[in-house]
Amino acid sequence: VVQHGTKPDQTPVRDWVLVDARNGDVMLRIPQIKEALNRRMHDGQNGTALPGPVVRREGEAPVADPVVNTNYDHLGTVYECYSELFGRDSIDNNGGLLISTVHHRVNYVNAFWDGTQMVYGDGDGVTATNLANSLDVTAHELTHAVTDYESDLIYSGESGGLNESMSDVFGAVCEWYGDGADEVLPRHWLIGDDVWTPNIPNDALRYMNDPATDGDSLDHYHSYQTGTGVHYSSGISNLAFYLLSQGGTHPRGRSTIQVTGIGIQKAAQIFYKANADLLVPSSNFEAAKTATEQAAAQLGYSAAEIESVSNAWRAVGVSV
Ligand code: ASN
Ligand code: ZN
Ligand code: CA
Repeated sequence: VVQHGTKPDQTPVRDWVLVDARNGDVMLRIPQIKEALNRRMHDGQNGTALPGPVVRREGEAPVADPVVNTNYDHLGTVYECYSELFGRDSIDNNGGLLISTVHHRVNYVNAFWDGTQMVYGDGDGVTATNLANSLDVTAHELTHAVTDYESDLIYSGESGGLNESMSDVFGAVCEWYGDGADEVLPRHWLIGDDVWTPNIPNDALRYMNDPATDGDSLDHYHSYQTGTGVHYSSGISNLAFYLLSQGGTHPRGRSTIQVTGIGIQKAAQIFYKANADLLVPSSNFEAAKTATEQAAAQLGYSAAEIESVSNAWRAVGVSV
């Protein structure tokens, strides 16, 4: 007899189990952890209470509200991105429930991870449309949960910039994955571009390929000061990740270092391993350079590829 197994309070994990028909004893179990996607959608009803009423659980049919369905689908794409690319099973690597509230507050132009769940505002229709509709914003917020379970980078100072940057990096990576993990497109380096200022084409919340485009984000470590906000210092490592992936030089000539790109797939493996296995809560940008160099070595990448990691950081002023 072959049947599906379950974990308590989680989605069926669809382990293949061989059961003795005479007494129900499990004789053999083959785990299939890839099927542990488990989502729970809530409607914030434009109030402040969290999480609000449940409107769709895992495996249930689409509901009338398209924002619920779109965010549900984006959560599935980001789950698959982490599973397929890194072998990770949800936020806790153990099939953890993905809780999401949409329609938080009125005209709210933000989204966040509150330590337990994701929360999305509807936007005000001018600065932003509904943030729950953006795949890279969804990947950004879900990655805050992954970071909390792994490196647990402290959300202030240099470690805070790295925490933010991990969220942007996997925002870009999972948007690229969601588009078929094929050609890297310019919009993959723009965060929130699909929901930001609907009346202004081609702008975005952040620009990983040229962070200073937003007027505030840093693109070189020499500009870092104590007190630089985490959403601005993140530009330093966002640009390092872009250069490692795509190659080239600093977009504003702030260094002359030439980086040979290794592609987004390998760059993502390196940053994931650093976040999962090597960074610690207090890690700074220099520690991130060392951690990503070590991650590349541990992944078996070539000396030339490890040199690209070093050069990507040197290009943004981080040189140990
Ligand atoms: N959208 C922001 C973020 O996820 C919210 C915040 O400032 N924490 O980074
Ligand atoms: Zn963030
Ligand atoms: Ca984008």
